[in-house]
Amino acid sequence: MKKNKIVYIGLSADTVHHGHMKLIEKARHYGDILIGLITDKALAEFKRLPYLNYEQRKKILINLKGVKKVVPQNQNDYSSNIRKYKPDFMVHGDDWKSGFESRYRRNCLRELKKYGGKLVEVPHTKGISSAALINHLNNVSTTPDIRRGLLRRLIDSKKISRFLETHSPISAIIAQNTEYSKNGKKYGFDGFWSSSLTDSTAMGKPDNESLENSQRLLGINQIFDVTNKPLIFDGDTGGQIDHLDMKIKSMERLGISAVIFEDKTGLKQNSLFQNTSNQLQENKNKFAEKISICKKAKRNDDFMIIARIESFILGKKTQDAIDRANTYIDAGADGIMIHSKAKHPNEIFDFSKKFKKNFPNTPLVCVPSTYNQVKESLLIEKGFNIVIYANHMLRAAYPAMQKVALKILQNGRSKETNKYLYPIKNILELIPGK
Ligand code: SPV
Ligand code: MG
Repeated sequence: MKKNKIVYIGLSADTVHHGHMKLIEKARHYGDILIGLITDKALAEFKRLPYLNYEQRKKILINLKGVKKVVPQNQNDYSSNIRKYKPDFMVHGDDWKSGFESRYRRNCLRELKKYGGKLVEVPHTKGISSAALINHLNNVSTTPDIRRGLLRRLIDSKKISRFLETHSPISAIIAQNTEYSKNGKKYGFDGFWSSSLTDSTAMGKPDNESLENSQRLLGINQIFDVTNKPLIFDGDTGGQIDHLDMKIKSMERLGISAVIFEDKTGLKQNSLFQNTSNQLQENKNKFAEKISICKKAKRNDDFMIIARIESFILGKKTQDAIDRANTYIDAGADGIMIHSKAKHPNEIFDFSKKFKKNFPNTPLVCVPSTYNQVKESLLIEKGFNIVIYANHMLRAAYPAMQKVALKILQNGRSKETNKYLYPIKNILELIPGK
């Protein structure tokens, strides 16, 4: 009876543990095991980017006793694969009878019923889960190589990757840990944006490249001490051409995933100033030369050089931005950031439409600070791959601190600040120590 029966198990198998073995042992009794391995895209969309990619996970599973074949499962819902492969049995833990997954169970039962397939449910193994193991791993640090490579993997796996500004280890911890679940899908930030504006502001300096690059990298090193998500670095104009080679190597060595250089020249000013009459855009061929120098300097394929186009900031039209994008990509840019300080996203959408026609696979980045009514779902539709929330953590912290400082002065004591403060007990417990 055992020989030719097919038994389906759907797995993500990012971390393989004894709970999975229990399922596989049970399944072996019913026949040849066919594993539906959830793809990187499906996992990244619904949970998180897996530590091991599809091929690595497949390699582990195919070597397990009883597993005859591993096929991709493109969705969290198993039922489309049940329809496709018509297994004699499907084996699943019994923990999907309630909660969000119960709809997948219903869909599978419906499919199995159509041709007489059977569902076998195995008691859920308590005290272990992939999520628990991943949380444990998250508390252990990563390596520069692993962290650096995460951005490219995110771009390949997710419709849009979400980066949040962090200017300190504590703001990065918030960006790393803040999560929200809805309809069985987990939402979190995919990584960090190291902003020149907020790094400079946090140091009490203007955003004009007066804060040294090496000092910003020291700050990132501190952020990297306590986090493991990827980081995109705001490299401003790149500064002196002769320093670029060394800067790129320092960034790669730290484990930064990408640097974005903007095509401005002269004393750099922040792009969001209302009046940009004293800001100058670099000659496009000169900027392209910077890009190709960076490209030659980098040692790792997964490190990305992204060219930031400031045409809209300086009142120029889409055609200028498109011409520049062509030149920068010819010079070796791995991606393009199109910036805008308009209240509406029309100009960046005009750009993305034309840009994606020529370069459908080149990552495109936007920074919706002024047109912040736009939702990520629309950015996906318009072809954007990365959205950067560029300054929000520092802008949130500043008024909160200012209010508390003022309250103490107004009252001659601090009691009135209680309601604005994180309790002492919580702050003591926030960073556990030994
Ligand atoms: C930054 O965050 O420093 C940026 C984006 O470069 S912007 O402030 O919009 O120029
Ligand atoms: Mg900046």
